[in-house]
This record gives sequence, C-alpha cells and structure tokens, in this order.
Amino acid sequence: MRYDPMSPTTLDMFADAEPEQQPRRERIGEQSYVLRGFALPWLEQLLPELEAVLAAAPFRQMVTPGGFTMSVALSSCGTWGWTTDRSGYRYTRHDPQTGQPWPKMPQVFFELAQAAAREAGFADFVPDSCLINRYIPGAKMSLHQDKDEGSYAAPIVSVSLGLPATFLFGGFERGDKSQRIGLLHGDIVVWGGVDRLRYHGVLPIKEGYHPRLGGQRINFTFRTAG
Ligand code: MD3
Ligand code: FE
Repeated sequence: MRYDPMSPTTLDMFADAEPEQQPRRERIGEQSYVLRGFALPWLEQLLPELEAVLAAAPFRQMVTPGGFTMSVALSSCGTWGWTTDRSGYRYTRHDPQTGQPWPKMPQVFFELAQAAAREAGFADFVPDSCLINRYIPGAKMSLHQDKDEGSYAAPIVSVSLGLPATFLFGGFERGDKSQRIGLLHGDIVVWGGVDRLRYHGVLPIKEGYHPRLGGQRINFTFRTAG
C-alpha cells in the first residue's frame, strides 16, 4: 500500500481493510450469487419453526425412480412438497407418509427467501415450496438439474445451515466443467434467469460437529413449483 500524505487516517484505515474483507455478495454466474452469512441474523427465528415443521413432517429417506435410496433425508413445507418414489419425481400437496397436507411454510421462511432473492436482483419472489434436505457425514447429491417445476421464470433460493459443504456449480450439460463453492452455516445461494437450468450437486459431507446443529447439514431450497 502506497503511503498517501493527503489521505485522512480514517479513510486509509478502510482502504487497508477492504482487500482482507470477505465480500458479502459473491457473483458466481451471470444471474447467480452467494450471500455470505445472510441467514445468520434470522437463525433464532428459523430454528423453532423448523422444529415444528419436522414434528409434523419428519425427515425420511426417499427412493429414486431407479430404485436407489437417497443418502439425503427430506421433508417439505409450503403448498407443494417435492417427493420421489419408484414411479418418478414430482411435487405433491400432501405428504405421502402421513396423507396430510405438507406443513404451512412459516412466515419467517418466506420472508428470508424473499429478502435473499431481492438482494440477488429478483424482486417479488413468491416461493410456494420449501424442500428441507438433511445431510449426515457421507451424504451427497449427485449432479442434476431442477426440472420438476411448472415454470423456470422464478429463481431458486438455497439456505445452508450446520456442517460445511462443497457445492458443485456446473454448466448446461452434465459433462461441463463445474466450479466448487464452499458453503458455510448461514450462507445463501440464489440462482435464476439464464442460470436456472445449470447442473449442480453437493460433494459428500465431511465428519464434523457444528455447535448449533450438531453432526448434520440442513439445506432449505425455496422454489416456485406450482
Ligand atoms: C444451480 N439441493 O434439492 S439447492 C436440490 O444443498 C438441491 O441440498 C441443494 O440441489 C442442497 O435439488 C441446494 C441448489 C440449487 C438449486 C437449483 C439450481 C442449485 C442450482 C438451479 C440452477 C443452478
Ligand atoms: Fe437441485
């Protein structure tokens, strides 16, 4: 850093600090952003609501159409819940395990997703589905596209909690080179527009212990499905 006798000390202090600072908003694609720590101020409101949703619709491991049991356990809230079984992937209004409608999306979930979408340039995001994924160490999600929604006009908002993950952000074909993006507790990723159909996945979660969530990673995926 060049010494500048004309610069006030206070401004110099910020000029020095800036390159060290983790940017709050990282652009990872044309219309994709990581919002570092965005969910942290919301956490103590989110967790009790998460408990209530899971009491009504507990995590369960689902089977893919190919007959494989997913390593990630799932639940949902909102009007539409994503499910899979031997007959295919789809959104349903009812939890197939209880026969009950999926739990209502807590207001604070909706508000967080909408605030994050706005921060990434997507005004008025109205999610009607929140998929809740639980990863224990070793669990992963193979490269895939999210193609089960009625329209691709809306963005997708993903909230990471608990153990860290390495997210794979690929291209438009399975074989395209993918970026590896580290996601920590409280980070939010928003994808939309031209990036909406990019391949993505999650590498196997490493053993660890998170002081607030224990030995797991929980991800909320907000979508407009209906
Ligand atoms: C990139 N879950 O449930 S959403 C999923 O960490 C899923 O559990 C991820 O992928 C997880 O389908 C987080 C990641 C995501 C969603 C949609 C995208 C990434 C995307 C659309 C385009 C590009
Ligand atoms: Fe996905």
